[in-house]
Amino acid sequence: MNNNPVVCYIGLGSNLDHPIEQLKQAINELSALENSLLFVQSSFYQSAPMGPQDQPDFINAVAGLKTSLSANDLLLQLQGIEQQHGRVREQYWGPRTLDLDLLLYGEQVINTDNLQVPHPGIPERGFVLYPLYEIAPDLEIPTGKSGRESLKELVAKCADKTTKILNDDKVS
Ligand code: ROI
Repeated sequence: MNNNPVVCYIGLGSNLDHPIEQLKQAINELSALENSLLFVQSSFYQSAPMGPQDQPDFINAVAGLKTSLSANDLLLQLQGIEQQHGRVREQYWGPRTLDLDLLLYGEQVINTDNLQVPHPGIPERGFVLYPLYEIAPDLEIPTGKSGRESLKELVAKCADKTTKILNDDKVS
């Protein structure tokens, strides 16, 4: 546990078993996490699958959490939520009921066997960049060696044209 809460961002994705409901439920579960406060959530986005194309489109979102949990404890909590959603790790880059990725943990750069933060997929994933930009447009992403990249520039460079914001009437 840290004494000072750390601002983190978590990417949510689902393309199985009523994805919108999966994400809504996951956001409820994130808001109930111990020693943590969910302070912002993005809209929901629909995106073509990255990876094998013979799977349904994904629904994606990003949530912001202030947490006193260590990065590793937070990761364990996220994996617990994924498992409650019947997540089984089967096909590599295949369909899934719920994916929760720890995208950013404050300014920290973490490279351990089970956790890489910032999430290495951020720069090329429109389904992460667009919702993150919606809720934190001024964010700077640490790149290690005290470098940073602005989220705004990453969004401007992103080639993904498939990620679309969902209107509220589709979500509610
Ligand atoms: N593709 C999209 N569009 N959204 C995701 O959340 C997502 N998650 C994944 C893979 C299978 C890589 N593709 C994805 O894990």
